[in-house]
Amino acid sequence: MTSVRKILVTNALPYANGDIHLGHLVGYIQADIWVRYQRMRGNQVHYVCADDTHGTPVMLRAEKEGLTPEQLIDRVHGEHSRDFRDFGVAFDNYHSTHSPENRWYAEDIYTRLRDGAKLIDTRSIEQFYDPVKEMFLPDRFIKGECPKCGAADQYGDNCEACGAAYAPTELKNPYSAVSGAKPVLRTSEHYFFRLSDPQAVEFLRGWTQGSTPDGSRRLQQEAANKMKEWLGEAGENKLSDWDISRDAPYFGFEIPGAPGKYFYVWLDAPIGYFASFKNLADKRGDINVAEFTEAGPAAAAGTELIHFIGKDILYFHALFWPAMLHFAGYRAPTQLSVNGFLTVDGAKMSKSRGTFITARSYLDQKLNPEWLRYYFAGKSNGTMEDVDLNLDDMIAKVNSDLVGKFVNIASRCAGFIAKRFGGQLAAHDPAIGLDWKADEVAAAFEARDFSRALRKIMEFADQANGYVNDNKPWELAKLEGQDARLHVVCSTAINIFKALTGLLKPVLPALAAQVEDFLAITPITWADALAPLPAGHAIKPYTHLMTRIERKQVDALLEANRDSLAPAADAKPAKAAAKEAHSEQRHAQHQAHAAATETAQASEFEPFISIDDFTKVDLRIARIVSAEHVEGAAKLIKLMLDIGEPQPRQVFAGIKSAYDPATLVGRLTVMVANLAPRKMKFGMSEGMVLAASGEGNPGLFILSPDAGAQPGMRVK
Ligand code: B3M
Ligand code: ZN
Repeated sequence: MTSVRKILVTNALPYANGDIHLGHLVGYIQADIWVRYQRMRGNQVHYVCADDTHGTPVMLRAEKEGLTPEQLIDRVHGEHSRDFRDFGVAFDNYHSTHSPENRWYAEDIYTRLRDGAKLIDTRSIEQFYDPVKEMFLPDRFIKGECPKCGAADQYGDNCEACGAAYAPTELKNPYSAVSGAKPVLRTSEHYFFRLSDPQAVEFLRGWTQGSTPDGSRRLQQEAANKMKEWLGEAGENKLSDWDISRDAPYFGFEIPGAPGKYFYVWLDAPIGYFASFKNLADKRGDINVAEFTEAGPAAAAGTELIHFIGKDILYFHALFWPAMLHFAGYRAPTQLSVNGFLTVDGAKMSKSRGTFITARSYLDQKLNPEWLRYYFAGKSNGTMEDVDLNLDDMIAKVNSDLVGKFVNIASRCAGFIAKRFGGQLAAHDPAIGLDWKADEVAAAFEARDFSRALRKIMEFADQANGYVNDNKPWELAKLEGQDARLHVVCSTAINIFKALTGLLKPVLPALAAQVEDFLAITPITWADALAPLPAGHAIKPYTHLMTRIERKQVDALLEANRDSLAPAADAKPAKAAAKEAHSEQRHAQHQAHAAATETAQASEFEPFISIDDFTKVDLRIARIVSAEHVEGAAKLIKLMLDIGEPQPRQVFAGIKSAYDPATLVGRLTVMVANLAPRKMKFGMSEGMVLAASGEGNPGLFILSPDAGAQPGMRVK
């Protein structure tokens, strides 16, 4: 006897500071397929998610948009909810980490860790502080020169040029990416979760290598191996304590008993799973929350907690989160399902090539979301491997499998049932049984090897098409005395079509719903998917179920996502690009399209920008106070520019190939005065001068205003 499984399934909570794109959708579609499959089996599944709303990026983005953080996260919550809904990702609840439930759980877990498990410590740390913006800077908001290789403009946590990881305090010539100011070191008291405690390490060794009640691995093999590496051998201790506090100003929850200190966004983000679930339970009234969340009741009820996440957040979900839960007396997760990244046509998603595709643009271009669900399913095998979206392959697969093999069965046979047999089916042809190996498909769905499931299903579809081709209803229809045969063949084909629909239903829920309506049947379950419909059952007239994808639709999608202003460098994997582009070259390119190669891009600009876009650029008349060569720089001239400010601005301009510095001194030109300051190998660059560029030599021409213009005048 198989009992009903009770499972709480979650997806990673997307950040509330950006759009959902196809890279996100891989993991959401995988989880949704698995949930739908479990429900078709009769299992009880609660499927929840939420927006991840806290932290510095949300705070700064809201400020930039002139909104409060609450206004920003409200808007994004609406956008994200609609995107998921329209891709058929059917959460039972889509909540927010900025919610009373989440505050309650975060405080509860924290105080249990502090007072019960005694795993919270405080200690003073030195951290970079932006004296202009008056805030401590997260690593990603500090830039400077790599302490290992000297590459300029590297983030505070690791170097994209040489791959080194380091503390932001090790950067040379650091600057704040928020204000450009030079950060200062300040001491502040931080709260730590003592992950290095031997009990915690011991617990995690067991948990990460453990299995689920049905004997599958808790973590996929690759993930379990990674954890072994991170945790080290028994007796070793490689874990550091985890800094869980941030100082004001911060958008988040204040830590109980610690005024001015906030929970770090990653502390309350996974807690958002429980918050969303509790919120659902309060709305529904028939869910026992403790059975899923608290250690004792969960064990007694045999419930499961399964998180679908991307491989970039494994560390948080396989170390911090289970340890927090366990030592606070909550239940640790039953299983993690970790997916790889998305590449498009074999490369990282790229704004300049239009492959950084948002969920909304896909829908706006009227592409069918189930095409993508089918394609992603076919590429998902339950491992952490990256998934490649090859656009030509997607077109070929969808057109040949879904339209050619699947929908085609119904479209070739349904018309005869309507026209010749009053919409009623005959008995199924005993010559072709529906004794397919659905168990193999089930096992593949269970293991999240959707690729294997679809391959099996398409084998059945091939058999089905063989039956139709052998029996040729379109010929039977023309022959005298073959009505009964025609009726049986078409009815059998419809039953086969229904069976295929049932097996594909976790992947194609909207199509399946259309088919259920067309066949006038109740929702197909796994148990009745293969059962033929009884003789005499009446179906509705066939209406078109799915169209083919055209290449031009995909091209329009790429066009809609192409950002002509994105650096062309993102066409290459980030690391390789960064290695090639020395800061000087990069800056020189940045400077007024100095490099001739850039002219090729001129045609890629947006056809129109708004006047608001234009007025964001603060253009000023500048007098060149001094101009000099820069030692060690092949393309740069250092300019000091007077724009009516107390101090002249220092700008490194990539114009050495065209100008002798001596001829520039005293000239008036035009500069962009509000370009974020950039730290270069040679010093800070505080703006950019405008120049026209073209083929030939010198090929570069800086602008001059008419006589009478004064330094500091606005150009618009
Ligand atoms: N927001 C990062 C991400 O979207 C983070 C996940 C939180 S899951 C609790 O990948
Ligand atoms: Zn480096």
